Amino acid sequence: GSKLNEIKDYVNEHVKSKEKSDLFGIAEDKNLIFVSLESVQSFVIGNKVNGEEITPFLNDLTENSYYFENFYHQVAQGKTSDSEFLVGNSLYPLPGGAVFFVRGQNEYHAMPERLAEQGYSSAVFHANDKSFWNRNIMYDSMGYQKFFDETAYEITKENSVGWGLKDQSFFTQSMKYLEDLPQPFYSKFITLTNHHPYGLGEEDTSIEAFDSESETVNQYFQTVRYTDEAIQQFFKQLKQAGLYENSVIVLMGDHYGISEYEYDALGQYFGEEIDAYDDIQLQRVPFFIHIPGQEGKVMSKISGQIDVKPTLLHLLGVDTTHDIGFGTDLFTKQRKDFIAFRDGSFVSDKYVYTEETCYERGTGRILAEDTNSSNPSVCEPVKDQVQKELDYSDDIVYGDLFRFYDLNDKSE
Ligand code: GP9
Ligand code: MN
Repeated sequence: GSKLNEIKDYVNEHVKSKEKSDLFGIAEDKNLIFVSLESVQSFVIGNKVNGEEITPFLNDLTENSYYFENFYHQVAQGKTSDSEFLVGNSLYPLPGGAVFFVRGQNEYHAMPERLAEQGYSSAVFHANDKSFWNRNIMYDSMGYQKFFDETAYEITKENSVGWGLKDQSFFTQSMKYLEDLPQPFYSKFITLTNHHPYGLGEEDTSIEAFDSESETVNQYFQTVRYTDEAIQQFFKQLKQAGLYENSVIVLMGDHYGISEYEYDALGQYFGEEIDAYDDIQLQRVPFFIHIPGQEGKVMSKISGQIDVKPTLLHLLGVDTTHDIGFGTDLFTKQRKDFIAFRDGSFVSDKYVYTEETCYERGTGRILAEDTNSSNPSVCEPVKDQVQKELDYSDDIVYGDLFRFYDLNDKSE
């Protein structure tokens, strides 16, 4: 339809990079192992609590991976499922409800489908009820071939806590399934232990809690450390299974773990009050691309979950010229210079816009407020483009527009 053509023109002009990155195809035919780190935020990386490192393994990993230090989550009400949607499709989540529920049976051109065309098998590993977030339905729509849900695991009183199976047992029990997947594979692991309210038994705690009036904040550091240890163990198991060398391992925080209701206590940890500008900066989550044998680099330019699909597909050598989405390959130089949030807030290279206030990025200095009409905001042009993109994405999702778009018909 004409709407789709309009969107395609926009994407070609404003979103897609015109050049290929030097890393295009560098991991061709390698397995892709993607790990979603439940509720892990960037502020724990390289930081300490009570004088101890919070994430020693991930800290080391920043030295031999591509580590994106200004990478933002962009989820809305669908939380983990929204992050899966963003990563899988390079489309935005919806303004209301979880897209996994609201549009679970749309036509998508998601990562697993794009990779299946290259001979990849695909599987998701997550030890929860398969219908949680409507995953069983949506995973079919997105083309995942297998879903190892909680029924694939032996779950006992001893190996579970909080939301269910502890991550360390989750990875251990997953290995036999992973080893059986036809290679090359695209596998997605969704961790669970570092989930609100962050309760962990004595036996799994290796650092002291923080000391504030918020139990949530206090314990968060301990469960994040538990996740760090689970990832360390997983890397070991991948090596033992002979899968490490031939894989690209990607780690990503799905969304924030500490909500604004806990900002008084979190402010105590930082030693300063958290304002609206800081709140946006706190939406950064870790994003690692670890390619064994490659040195890696700390990447500082702003980036977000919307960018994951084109970035990973390009590393694996998949051409995305005809894909419609709103992210850019993070290894190209020419890139869209803003990250949009679902409520219309954004971060750009120069500005942060939230709660109708335009800030200078880096300093947090207020440049303009929407209520002050005598001072038109420098954020205005980006604000409009953000809104346009969110609307286009909604057009695609609500209209199920990919029904009318054949990716392989190059005449389009
Ligand atoms: C549940 C897990 C957590 O299966 O993905 O979901 P969340 O509450 O973070 O969206
Ligand atoms: Mn989550």
